[in-house]
Amino acid sequence: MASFKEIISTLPRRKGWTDSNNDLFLYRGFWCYSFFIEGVMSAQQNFQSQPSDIVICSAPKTGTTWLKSLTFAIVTRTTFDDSTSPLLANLSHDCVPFLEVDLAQSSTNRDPKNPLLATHVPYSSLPRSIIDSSCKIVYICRNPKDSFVSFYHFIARLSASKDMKPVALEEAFELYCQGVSNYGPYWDHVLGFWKASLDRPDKIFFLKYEEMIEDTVLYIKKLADFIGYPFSSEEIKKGSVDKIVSMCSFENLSNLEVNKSGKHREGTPGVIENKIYFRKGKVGDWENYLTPEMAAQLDSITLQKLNGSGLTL
Ligand code: PAP
Repeated sequence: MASFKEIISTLPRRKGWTDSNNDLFLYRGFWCYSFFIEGVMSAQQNFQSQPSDIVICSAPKTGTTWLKSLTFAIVTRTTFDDSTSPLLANLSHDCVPFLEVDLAQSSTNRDPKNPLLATHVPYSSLPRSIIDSSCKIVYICRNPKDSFVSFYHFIARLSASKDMKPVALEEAFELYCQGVSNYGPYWDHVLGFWKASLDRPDKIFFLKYEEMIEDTVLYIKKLADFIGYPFSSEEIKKGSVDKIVSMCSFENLSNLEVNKSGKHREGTPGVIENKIYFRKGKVGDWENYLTPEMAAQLDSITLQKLNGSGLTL
């Protein structure tokens, strides 16, 4: 049987978003770096979901770090509070295993007390057991203009820390519009989960970054209800929800020592400075980077792609 590497070498490829020779490959309709595709292939073969699992799904740069911290704080709130939470000493990515990296080889490499896992894999390529089991899926999406700008800055900051150069913003923008971004096309990613959430509203909870910024308390309560960890009226009176909102806020997390100076996956080639996951955490920052023409181009692609779906971004 061909190895994963051999299969990947036969896939269509495009240059990635930096000057290094790290190409993006088209696998099952989405673009991805080979390291992650190997993980996806392996997880598809090996990962066995449990009914108690809560799978946090997202395209990159849509609010993953925030959603992981909120969900982790919700499910661990009877063990930890806002002065003892592991989120105060660890990046949220280190509190929630990543399917295509940490769980690719085995499903058992997990803390049995932690039902959370996360992935960027599109709905149609999730391991079968996640689709078939009664586990819950939580999905977050974000306006594509902010998502692109966030992505570009992430790559630029990552490149600076790894002695690489990002492509120019205009070039990355063209690639993004063509769908050529890690786990892209972005619109297909969102639509896959959106349609599945309409078909299976009891299984998939669909969130928007902008709505969560607007009313975080409301969406945290909804999220807690959905994943089976509802807040009691006692807890609400005691201010439990507000404490989680404050603990997981951009201001709080980005100012923690671990998120200013710590490193994710230290000692591996995939090492990333934690601070790169925190930039501005705002809605509408695209206005500072995209020309009106670029914004109109992305808006028009979004309108066309989402046409008839009932979803707006
Ligand atoms: P990932 O997919 O690589 O994990 P992800 O967390 O989805 O990245 O995206 C990072 C974005 O979330 C950044 O947005 P920006 O570039 O527009 O600023 C980051 O600042 C933002 N972010 C991180 N933590 C929070 C938070 N606690 N609240 C709101 N936004 C946040």
